[in-house]
Formats: sequence, structure tokens, C-alpha cells
Amino acid sequence: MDIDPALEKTVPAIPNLDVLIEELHKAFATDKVNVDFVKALLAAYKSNPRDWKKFAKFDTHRYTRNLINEGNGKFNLMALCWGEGHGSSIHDHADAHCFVKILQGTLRETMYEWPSNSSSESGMTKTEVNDYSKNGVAYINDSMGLHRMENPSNCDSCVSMHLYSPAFKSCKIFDERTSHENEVKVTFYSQYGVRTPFGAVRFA
Ligand code: 2CO
Ligand code: FE2
Repeated sequence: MDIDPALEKTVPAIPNLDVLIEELHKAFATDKVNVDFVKALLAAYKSNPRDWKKFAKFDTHRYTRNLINEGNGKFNLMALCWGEGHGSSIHDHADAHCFVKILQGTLRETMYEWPSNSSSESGMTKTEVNDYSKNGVAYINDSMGLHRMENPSNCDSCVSMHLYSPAFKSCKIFDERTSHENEVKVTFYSQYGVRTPFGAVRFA
């Protein structure tokens, strides 16, 4: 994972999701990632449900991951749909950059330290809790720790857009009480607006 030192770059106008995707393709054209610039591009896009509603497919029981774009092989862009109270496990990001843009509702991030290497069964250490509301942008990579995301509302759903670069097919999840880890597959509930066949979907 290479990080470009903060270069001063002008942020273009982002009137809709198609333009955002075009600009993201340009921003990830080289192997260096300018984290601040990508965050600024995501912030410059103002969420419009007309742009993304075809990707926003909810499940009654768990949050869903819906592929929007494969970023010319440089990243995966997806919409995550969180029903009331839905949340992820504590997880890492497979040595990738993870950018998050809130499209609707509020998402709560609870951050944790990586467990120490000792084999003792000890609970995980919480470091911060951040709430992100519509149009907010978040960023994490493994050097910053682990997190769990949840929709804290019991009456409103949440839709967030996530960009992972490079794309990854599995990540680690952690048990809060024991720090035990497990590798899990990262799968899609739908791709380009089309539902993935039943049986092929797993959740982190
Ligand atoms: N990484 C989680 C997932 O893809 C979502 S939390 O935001 O990074 O399930
Ligand atoms: Fe995450």
C-alpha cells in the first residue's frame, strides 16, 4: 500500500456519481494513492439518491455490500446498506485503503487496537467512537487499527459508499471478548444493480 505525499491538487466539481467515478479512475491511475485528494473528491460529491438507488439493496437480517464499480482493477467501489441496528464485526482491511462516504443516514465507527500477539484470551481495547452523517467522509487503513461499523438508529436505514484499494476478497474479523480472529470472505449481495445468486453471499 503506497501513499502519495500530500500534493496540492485542485478538486474538480462533482455534479453526480458518474463524474465521481471518472475522477476516481483518474486519481487511481498510478500506483500511489493521494489519500487527502481522494477524501476531497468524495466530499465534493453531494449524495443524490437518484444516482445510487439502483445499487441500494437491503436485506432484512444483515447489512449488504453492493458492487458499483471495479475501478479499472485499481479499486472496488460499493454501496453498503444498513438496516436499523445492523452492524459489522470488528475487522481489518487486508492492507488496503478504505474510504467511506455516507449517502444516507448515520454510521457509527468504533475503533479498536490490534490485539497483542500474546495467546492469552483478553478483550479488545476500544480507542474511539465517531459518528458520520450524510455526506461525511471517513478513512482507515490497517496502520490506524481496526473498526466496527454500525447503523445506530432504530428507525432510519443507512447507505454508505466504500472504496477499497486494492480490492480484497477476504479480511479478518475479531471477537471483542477474546480477540480471536477469523478470515472471512468479502462477497457482494448485488453487482452493478443485479442480485448475486443465493448461496454466494457472506457477510463480514
Ligand atoms: N469493511 C466493511 C465491509 O466491507 C465495512 S466497514 O467500512 O470499512 O464489510
Ligand atoms: Fe471497514
